[in-house]
Amino acid sequence: MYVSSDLAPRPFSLPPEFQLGVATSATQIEGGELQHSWTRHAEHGHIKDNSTPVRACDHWNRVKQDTGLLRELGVNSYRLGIEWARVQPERGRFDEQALARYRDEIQLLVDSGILPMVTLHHFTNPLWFEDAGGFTAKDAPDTFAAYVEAVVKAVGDLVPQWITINEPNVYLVNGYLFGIWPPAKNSMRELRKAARGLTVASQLAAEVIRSGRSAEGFRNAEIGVAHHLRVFEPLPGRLSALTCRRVEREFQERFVDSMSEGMDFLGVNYYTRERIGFSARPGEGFIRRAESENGARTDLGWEIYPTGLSTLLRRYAKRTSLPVIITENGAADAGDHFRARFIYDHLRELHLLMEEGMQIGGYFHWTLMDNFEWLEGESARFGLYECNFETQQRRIRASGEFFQDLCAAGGVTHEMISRYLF
Ligand code: IFM
Repeated sequence: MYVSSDLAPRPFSLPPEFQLGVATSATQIEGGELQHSWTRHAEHGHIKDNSTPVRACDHWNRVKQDTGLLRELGVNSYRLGIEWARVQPERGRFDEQALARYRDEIQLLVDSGILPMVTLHHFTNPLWFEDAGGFTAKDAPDTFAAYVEAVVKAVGDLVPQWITINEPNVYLVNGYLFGIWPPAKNSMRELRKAARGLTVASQLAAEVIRSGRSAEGFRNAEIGVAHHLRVFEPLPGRLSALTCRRVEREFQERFVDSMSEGMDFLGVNYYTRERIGFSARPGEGFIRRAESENGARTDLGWEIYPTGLSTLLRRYAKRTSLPVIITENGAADAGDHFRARFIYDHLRELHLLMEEGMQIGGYFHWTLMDNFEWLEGESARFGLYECNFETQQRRIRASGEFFQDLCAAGGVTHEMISRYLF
């Protein structure tokens, strides 16, 4: 059970222009028989509960209903993903119907007074791209840019904010180093190659969006990368300090540095802290990961560490000189025991930073409803709404009601504190 270190929550207000929203990704909610890397990974038996993205939340057929949930929450912004394999099922062939259908979805958001933030790449590749080498292929950036061009042409005039790539580090490390995600490789050489391809792809995507800005595109659309950033803390000792520094550099700093140029904001997906020490075993890359003494953990065992958000933002906002948007933050909490408090604690960190003068544009909670959580399948429950995958019924959780009140009040009130946080 999570008990926050702060025993006395206090009310606070968020600035009127602050974006309060939720984030989802296409593969995790849409469902459908699509030829992409994660459907194949699931078919190969890699998902813990044997679920697949084919079912997920069947969002593709329930867009109106799910937009209704967003309206019910009262969010002013929504981060959604586009499924590349749906838009471009084969090299050189774009599915105009799929693009038109995304346009309808985004138009519905706009008509509902909800600002869409669109993610162009969120871990999943069409098989024709994956099997041609993914982002290690020479022509990968141009191929990706052609897809982006088709999307911008179809919906660009409706989209004020874009994410080119979601969590480049997680995608690359899990797929190319640990080999647990597609394309299941264990090669530092391949990782570096894919990282270069992804970085150029992100830059080209930004150029495409920008060129659309002045023509049919949305004027002054903002562009960012959603980086997965963790707090890395060293175990005692000089070697551990050096190891920890190296891990932070390789896992995140390098990506933030190489992908921030030409971006309008720094997207931060924040979940947890890691403690890193030196290990004498070369097989583990001389790295030891240790649990912290703090007992607060999510259902997936991730430490809950809200103050880490401030530590991170202080460091990375300064490093990039970009305004920040929290593009994800959330917790697996099937029993909904601590999610409301988790949200409160993280938002309060943001509030304190904004009082100090840091430019923070918004907070997108991960996520709207329980969904297909990659290797965890349907077992990890991150939703403000509970999703029954069998019946596809959605039911708001108490933490969802807290978020609803948060959106309505533009902050946290005394009444909300006594109702949800004790
Ligand atoms: O579900 C994921 C999301 O796709 C990327 N960021 C972390 C989330 C929780 O694991």
